[in-house]
Amino acid sequence: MQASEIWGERWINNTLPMARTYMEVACRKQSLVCLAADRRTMAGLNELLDQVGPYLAALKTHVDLIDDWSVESWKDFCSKAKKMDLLIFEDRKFADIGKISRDQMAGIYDIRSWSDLVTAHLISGPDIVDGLQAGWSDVGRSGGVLLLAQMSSRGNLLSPDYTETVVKLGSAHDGVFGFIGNGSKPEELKKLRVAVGQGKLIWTPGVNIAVGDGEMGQRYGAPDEAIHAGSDCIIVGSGIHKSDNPAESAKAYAELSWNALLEKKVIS
Ligand code: S5P
Repeated sequence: MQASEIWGERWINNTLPMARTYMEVACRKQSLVCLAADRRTMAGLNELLDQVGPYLAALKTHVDLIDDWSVESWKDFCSKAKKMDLLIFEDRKFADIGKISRDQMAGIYDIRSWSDLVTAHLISGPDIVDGLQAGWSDVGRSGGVLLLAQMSSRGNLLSPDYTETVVKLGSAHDGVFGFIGNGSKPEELKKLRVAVGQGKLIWTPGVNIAVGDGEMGQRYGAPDEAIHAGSDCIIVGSGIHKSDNPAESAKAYAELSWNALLEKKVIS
């Protein structure tokens, strides 16, 4: 089946090239899993990617938490991810004014040169999206911004009013790929999907087959429930990288997510 048939309304309404690319990759890999690759050494990251790459649609990084990061080792890691047909998503959670965010896409990590997606808070106003898009343009590349509309952590300050404003401003911007929603609370996610409509994607952290509380205020909901509530991609970290058998776990998340998508007769 073609990506357009599988994604239905979502395909028709998401014309941003990067959004279509994601939907196609998800179909090729039969997985709606984005790995949160939160390991702190290059060896640990490479080992993980080798084990689970075939079961992923995207790779989410925190480039600034790696102890032995180097330009060369990162280049090799990213080219391996590309060979595995993955979108590379730097979860930098930019939040500064547009101009500084543009400059922060450069610097030592040079995020603009290898990322397909980045996260941003909209707290400083919508110019941050232009700043990040300018960052990619500066090196002749394009990418998509995921705005944090909700968070999975206990006690976060993203109130329903704030979420509504982020969705309103973000929906109107071509540079916005989609929104981060709270995967741990399907009822919140359903509301987010209603507000977003079909025009943008929603990606959700805070999912784990073992639902409940995680470390330091993290909360987890069931991956298939998140997809039924309107998520287009489950972001899974510890559920995979802390598992005794990461490959088996990644495969299980991939199957759960893909089947949940196929089960949705009308994508909602
Ligand atoms: O609200 C959020 C937003 C994000 S992007 N809550 C999150 O947990 N995340 C990220 O998702 C977080 O930075 C981490 O990399 C991942 C969740 O990892 P896990 O180990 O809890 O599955």
